[in-house]
Amino acid sequence: MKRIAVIGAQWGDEGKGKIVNYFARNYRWVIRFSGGANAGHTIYIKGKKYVNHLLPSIDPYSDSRGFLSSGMVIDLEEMAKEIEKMEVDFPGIGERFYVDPEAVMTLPWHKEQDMLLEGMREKPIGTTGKGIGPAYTDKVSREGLKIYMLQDESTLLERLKELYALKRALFGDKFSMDYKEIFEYLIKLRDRLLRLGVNIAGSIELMEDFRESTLLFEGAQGVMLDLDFGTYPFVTSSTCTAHGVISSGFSTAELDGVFGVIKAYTTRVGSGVFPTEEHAHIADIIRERGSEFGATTGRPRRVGWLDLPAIRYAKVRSAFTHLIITKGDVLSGLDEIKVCVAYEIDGKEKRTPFTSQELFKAKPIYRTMKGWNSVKDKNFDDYIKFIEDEVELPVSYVSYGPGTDEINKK
Ligand code: 2SA
Ligand code: MG
Repeated sequence: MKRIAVIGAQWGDEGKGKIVNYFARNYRWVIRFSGGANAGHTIYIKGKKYVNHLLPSIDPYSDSRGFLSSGMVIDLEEMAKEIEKMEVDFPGIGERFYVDPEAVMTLPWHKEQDMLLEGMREKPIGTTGKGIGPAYTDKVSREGLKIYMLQDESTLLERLKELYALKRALFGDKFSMDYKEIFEYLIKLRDRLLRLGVNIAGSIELMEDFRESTLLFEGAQGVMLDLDFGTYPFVTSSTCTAHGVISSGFSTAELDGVFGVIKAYTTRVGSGVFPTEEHAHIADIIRERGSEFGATTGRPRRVGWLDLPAIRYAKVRSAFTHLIITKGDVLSGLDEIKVCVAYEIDGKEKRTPFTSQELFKAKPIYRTMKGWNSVKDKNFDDYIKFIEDEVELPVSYVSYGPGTDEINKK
């Protein structure tokens, strides 16, 4: 398939980073189309762990390139740090990253605003504190700063001054950097990134290359955290479905396949509804075994059983053509495994919710399945077959460990 998208089918942390990294050897471009430094894409390359928050999960051993598209919110400091970390093992890797001049930036005041708002909310969302919501808010209200603005220093300074006055009027003196400090901070980071070889080039400039190339769109977070279709307001501020490729200058019509990644169980980090959340000790066991701690914030993730109604909902919302299942190995050794097959909503049984609102009222209806001792057991195959039948999609890859190559094509 020439163009594919890899999308989280749950609440994020399904193992997309690893899957993208595995596929990346066969794709020229890995394109992040949404979100920013809130993501936590953990990959193991030759036994070494790398956690990227902002950078596309390219394969350093192939000649794949990463494109940070206009749909993202870009944290220059995070970008420089991540590239510098990879530079140690892969000198010159910075040259393989391209950032769209149309993308807006997350600025230091966005992170501060994120934390301030969280502190003021009666029901905090549990954001990552990376300034995602405020940066997208400013983009939509037309107070964002785009990457291309780094090219003209006097206009940048003028614009920052104007925005700073606005911010002060709204938030008082809550910010640690004034506009001149932010200006210097941005210029320094710009130069640092240029020294690392990062390219500033947009989707029109690269169009010819894109047209002839294989493209892999790397989703961030998951469908249930999507701004439009997730469990609002406990969502992130970007499009997590495959349709997010549009804000990046691409068309969904160009996609040959949309892979929904599901974990063999469910996790959620941050607040908000989670129908199959498990509170018994078994959740702690799964959390420890599966290293279910936020890759960006270190927060323990909430743990629960596989939620098929939510996955059916995600399938429709993001037009999945295939599923990929990860972390079945984490459940090895359990006698029994529960799977939510339908919800009870207002006394009625429902297999696929019509709206995200229905999740707030949903009581899970479980089916208990036999556990497996290893992912080579027949019982695990039965589990996968059951998911395929229930979701009506093929499971085309099964990942059974964190390493890039610990994966089987079915
Ligand atoms: P934000 O920061 O505004 O995007 O937060 C809004 C909600 O979105 C959730 N969110 C995530 N959920 C799962 N994984 C994410 N990435 C990191 C990881 C998270 C971490 O891989 O572990 O380290 O805590 C991610 N990013 C955002 C977030 O928890 C809020 O519920
Ligand atoms: Mg993650």
